[in-house]
Amino acid sequence: MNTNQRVKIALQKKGRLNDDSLTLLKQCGLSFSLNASSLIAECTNFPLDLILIRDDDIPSVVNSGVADLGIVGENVLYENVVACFISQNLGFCDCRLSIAVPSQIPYSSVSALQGKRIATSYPRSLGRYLTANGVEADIINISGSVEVAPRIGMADAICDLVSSGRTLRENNLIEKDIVLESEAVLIRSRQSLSSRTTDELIAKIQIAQCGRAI
Ligand code: PRT
Ligand code: ZN
Repeated sequence: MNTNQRVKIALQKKGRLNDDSLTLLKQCGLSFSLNASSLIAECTNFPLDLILIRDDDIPSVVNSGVADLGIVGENVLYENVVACFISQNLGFCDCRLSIAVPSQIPYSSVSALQGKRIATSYPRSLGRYLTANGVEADIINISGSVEVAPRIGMADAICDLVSSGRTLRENNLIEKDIVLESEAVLIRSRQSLSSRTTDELIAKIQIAQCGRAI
């Protein structure tokens, strides 16, 4: 890679990761101006461009080398199974991918799901977990409002992200098994490994991250 090239970092355009990702870059002393419709923003005091996209697209954009770095939840990385290096855990957007069932359903272990229907937006992560536990179940892939699936008769159980647990409680669901613990991570493409500018930015992020932890 040309060491004079501008570094590109892929960030979530809108959503839970967006605010903390931008705050972290600002804590690195980086300046950029963004408006609601910005898809690319240039940093004015470092050779850096921000690429603003959906979080689900961040692993492939980094894996392909289109972006050198990205900030994404481990849950998205694990589901997409792409080969990026995790450069650093960032300590925000903590959550867990959990299996939950309606409160009246008996459940002593994951084997209770044998032959059952489980609704999720994370079919591959759930599939790997079930296989590892020797459970065969019917995975129903839905893209949102997963918690409502048992109430409308679509599924016997769900597997979704949980942070406070409020959404599960509101839908009379009990969290039973954790498939994955997740937080935001800084990922790096293989193609950027010889870039000194990328190394410099990672060092800035590490220093800012230490400051946040204190
Ligand atoms: O549009 P785009 O595809 O970019 O965004 P998105 O809608 O896919 O993602 P977004 O912004 O909702 O979440 C981005 C990332 O934040 C996720 O991939 C996780 O890494 C992380 N994160 C942390 C969460 C949560 N906490 C979370 N609680 N993502 C989603 N939730 C949802 C969950 O799906 C459930 O519906 O919040 C609800 C549960 O929250 P509690 O607090 O009631 O338990
Ligand atoms: Zn998404």
